[in-house]
Amino acid sequence: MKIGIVCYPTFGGSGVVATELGKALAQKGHQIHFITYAQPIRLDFFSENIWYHEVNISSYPLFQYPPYESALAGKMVDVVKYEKLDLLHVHYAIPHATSAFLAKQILKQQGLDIPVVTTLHGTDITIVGKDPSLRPIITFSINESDGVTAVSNDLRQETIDAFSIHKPIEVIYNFVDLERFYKQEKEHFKRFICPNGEKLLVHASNFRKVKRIGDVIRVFARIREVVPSKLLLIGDGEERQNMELLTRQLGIDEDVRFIGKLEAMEEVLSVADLFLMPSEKESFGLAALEAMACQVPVISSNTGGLSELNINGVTGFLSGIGDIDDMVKKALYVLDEANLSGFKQRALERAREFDMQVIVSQYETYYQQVVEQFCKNKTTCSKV
Ligand code: GMT
Repeated sequence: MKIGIVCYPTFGGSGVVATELGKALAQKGHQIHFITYAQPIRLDFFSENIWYHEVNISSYPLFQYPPYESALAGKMVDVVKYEKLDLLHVHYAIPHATSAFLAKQILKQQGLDIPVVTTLHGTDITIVGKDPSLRPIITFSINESDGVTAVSNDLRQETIDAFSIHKPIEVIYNFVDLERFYKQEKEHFKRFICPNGEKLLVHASNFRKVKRIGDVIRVFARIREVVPSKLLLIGDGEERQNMELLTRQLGIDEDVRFIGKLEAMEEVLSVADLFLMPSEKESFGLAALEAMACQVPVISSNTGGLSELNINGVTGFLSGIGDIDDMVKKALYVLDEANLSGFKQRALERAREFDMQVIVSQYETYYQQVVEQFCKNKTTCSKV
């Protein structure tokens, strides 16, 4: 199939999922055309089956807000038409599904049509989607998509509860590349961070408020009083400076290291003992899955789709949002030498259920269904 993939290229889990999906589909022989405003971060190599089309917006003094939606729709029209795409898959409802609708209308006027699949990732529904000025357009754009997927049952239900959606929503979970994310022998690295055999706790995110990084730091501060340990924080974003201040105020800055954005996450995860994800909202928790693939148990909040990934008492534990006492208690239980190796093993076993090969096949099957349905009443339609 010839598939156009639209995503946020630089920031957040939705872009990572979209890029990894495109790469995996290309390996299976599909022709993948990424349409974004910048080269996706995990797309830094040549592949005969991958193309990248940059969306450019001309600057003009009138444009206080450059019309990205329109430029994106224009680029979609161009790529669909000249690359003869079979399907557009847009990740994150706003504004991608809206631009896809516009592109479809323009193409129809030119005697062309294309099915659009929209994948809902989380904050497009749970946070941005709650903005009253965006609500009608999100509802409309989802309903106009030919296929809709959500990354967890919880996100699917939240979408149904919060919007008037009359399209069926298919759940296709996030996935992990088990060939890339596995426990590597990085003992020298562990000795460098934890010279006295301390336990290593890790958190990774884009440092937005929704991630509750203050809870990560407070939980760590309490664990450290009982078990010698270190904390590594991967990522960067609006909360970084406040969080650095917090570690200084708590007097634990010597044991906390902010390592910024890191491409080779698997190297750090390979030496970690526990992953913390106390988010306010989390539709799936891709970073937690990547940690589990590296045999790292997870202490998370029980919000959103996290309970569909992290099995309470098996791969880690789930606590109420902001329940630091409970998280500390459970983290200490997992870190106990008598329990740790069992949790690590079970975290890996659970991660295997989200193997990239399995989930990518689910997307392929879904594409087939959407195209077949779309083609039913059309005289000309590309073969899948
Ligand atoms: O929070 C992020 O990491 C970014 C955000 C996004 O929308 O790009 O991630 C969402 O999508 C990921 C991929 O599907 C999910 O694994 C995350 O749980 C989800 N984040 C939230 O719901 C807060």
